Amino acid sequence: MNLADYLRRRRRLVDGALKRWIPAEDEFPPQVHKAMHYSLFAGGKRLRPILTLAAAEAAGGRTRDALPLACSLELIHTYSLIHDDLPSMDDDDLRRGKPTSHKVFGEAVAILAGDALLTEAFYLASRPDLMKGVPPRRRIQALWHLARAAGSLGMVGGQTVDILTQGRPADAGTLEYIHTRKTGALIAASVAVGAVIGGAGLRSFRNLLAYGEKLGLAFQITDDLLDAEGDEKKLGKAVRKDPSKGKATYPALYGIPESRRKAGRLIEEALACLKSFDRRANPLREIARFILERSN
Ligand code: GRG
Repeated sequence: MNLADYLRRRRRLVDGALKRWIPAEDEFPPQVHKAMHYSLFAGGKRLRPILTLAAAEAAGGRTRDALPLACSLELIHTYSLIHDDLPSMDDDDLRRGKPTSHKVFGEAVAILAGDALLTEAFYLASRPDLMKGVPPRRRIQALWHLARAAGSLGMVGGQTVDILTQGRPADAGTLEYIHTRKTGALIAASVAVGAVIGGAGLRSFRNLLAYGEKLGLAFQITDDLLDAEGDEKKLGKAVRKDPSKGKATYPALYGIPESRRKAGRLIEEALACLKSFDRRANPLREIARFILERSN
C-alpha cells in the first residue's frame, strides 16, 4: 500500500467530518468558535483519528461507524495542545506552524476553546443520530476508553506529573509514567476505540490494545528525539526546549542512541501484536513503521 496516499485520503475524510459536526466558525459566540476552528484546522497529522479508523477496519468493522469517535479523539487531542501551550503550562508561541491560540485570541478564549473542544468530543460521541448501526454496548465501551484515557488516570495525570517534575531529575519509573499517560494513553485509546466499534473479539482487542500502547510510548520517545534533533520548520513548533525547561525525556535519561533503540524495539513489539491479523491490518503496520521514521 502507498501510506502517503492512504494518510492523505483519511485526513480528508476526517477533516470533512469535523467540519460537518462541529459548530460553524460564525455560530454565536463567534470568538470561541473561531478559536476552535483555528487550532483544529491548523494542519495536524490526524494520527489519532486515522488510528481509530484503521483499528476498526483491522477488527473487521466499517470506517464510517468509527468516524464520529475518531473525530472525538482529534477534538480531545487539539484541546490538550491548546492548554499545553498556555503560559501556565509550557508557554509556547508556535504550534502546528502557527502562533498558539492564546497568542491570537488571548488566554481566556484559548482556555474556553480547549474546554469547548473537550466537551464537544463527548457531545459528538453520544449523538443519537450518528453510529446508528453500532450496538449501544459497544458505544458505551468505546466512550469508557475515551474518557478514561483523557482524564486524571490518563492524559491529565501524565501532564500533571510532567509539569510538577520539571526542573528535577526524573527516574525511569516517573519518566515512563509521564510518557505512557501524557501521550500514550490517548494513542492507545484511539486504537482501542476503533477496535471496540469494529467489533473485535477479546483476543483481537487485547492484541490491538497492546499495539496501541507500544505505539503510544514509541511516539513520545520519537517526539523527545525530534525535540533534540529535529527541524523547527518541519515540526511547526520550537525545538531544543526540553533541556532548558528541565523536562523528563528519554534522551536526557538514556541518551540519543539508546532512546532510538528503545523506540525501535517498541515498534517491533507493536508489529508482533498484529501477527494474527490479515491484510486489513496493513495500515496499522505501515503507521507503526512511519512513527519511527517521522520528521514531524
Ligand atoms: C493539557 C491536559 C493537557 C494535556 C497535554 C498532549 C499533551 C498533554 C501535551 C503536548 C506536549 C507534547 C508536544 C507532547 C508530545 C507528543 C505530542 C502530543 C505531540 C503532538 O502530537 P502530534 O505530533 O501533533 O500528533 P499534530 O499537530 O500532528 O496533531
